[in-house]
Amino acid sequence: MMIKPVQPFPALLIKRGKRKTLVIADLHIGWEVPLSEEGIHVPSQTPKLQQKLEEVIAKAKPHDLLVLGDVKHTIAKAEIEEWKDVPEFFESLKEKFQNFYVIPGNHDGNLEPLLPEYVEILPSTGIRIGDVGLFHGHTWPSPELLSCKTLVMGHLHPVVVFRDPLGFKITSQVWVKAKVDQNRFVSSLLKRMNVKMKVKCPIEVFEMEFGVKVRTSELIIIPAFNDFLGGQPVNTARVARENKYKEFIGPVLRSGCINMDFSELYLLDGTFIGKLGQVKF
Ligand SMILES: [Mn+2]
Repeated sequence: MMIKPVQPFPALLIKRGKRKTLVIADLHIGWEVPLSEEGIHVPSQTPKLQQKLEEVIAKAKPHDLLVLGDVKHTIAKAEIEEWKDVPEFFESLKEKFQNFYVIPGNHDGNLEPLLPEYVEILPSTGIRIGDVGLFHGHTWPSPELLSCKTLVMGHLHPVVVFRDPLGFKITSQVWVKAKVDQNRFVSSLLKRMNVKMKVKCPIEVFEMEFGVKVRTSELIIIPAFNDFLGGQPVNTARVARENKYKEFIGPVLRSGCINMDFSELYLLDGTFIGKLGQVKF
């Protein structure tokens, strides 16, 4: 079992035995549409996403593709452009993968009719590939995922922002790797599932209730595959305080089971830039 980023791309390769699964998140196909309603006309950027994915495929040679949520951009419905671009995106990849999987994200309302029949939709509470649990991040993962050592989510679109003395603003996509506080994670999930805690140790209660041995120790947040959208700065204190941000980050991060200040940040090329708490401004 091996799990590693495909540098310098926002893509993760999971190898189990000889089987290689490529994981990407947050395509947000059709993100140009709401802009055109504002009078800003950006031609479809979907071919660029296809091209980038082909570079990743050439490098990683995966068998299967898993999109970890937010295939498309509009939330509840599907725009005309998405009816065209989403199927075309998958059709262009038809010969490149043996299996296609999608774990729906919060933007994937009405996604199913847009997908070719060979794309399998998995539960939004996530799935396991060996020791890795994968979910989008806007909802809780299912209890079984806590048997995985590593959890992987998207949804956050993490970037770091730096300002230099001349006023240049530098924004870079980052991978976030964080330790998980099992006790807090499990207590919050138990609360969410309305399980009363009769004994003191939440992990014991959880393991009895769900028959799952809790092993989760780290969380990896994948940067968005679509980088046209910018992202969510993770290192500005101002953003982190905003209620809108707290709402957006999803229940796992909100539960406090991840100490974000101690999370490690890596650029797409693998450069370690420090712990979040050290690069905050
Ligand atoms: Mn999302």
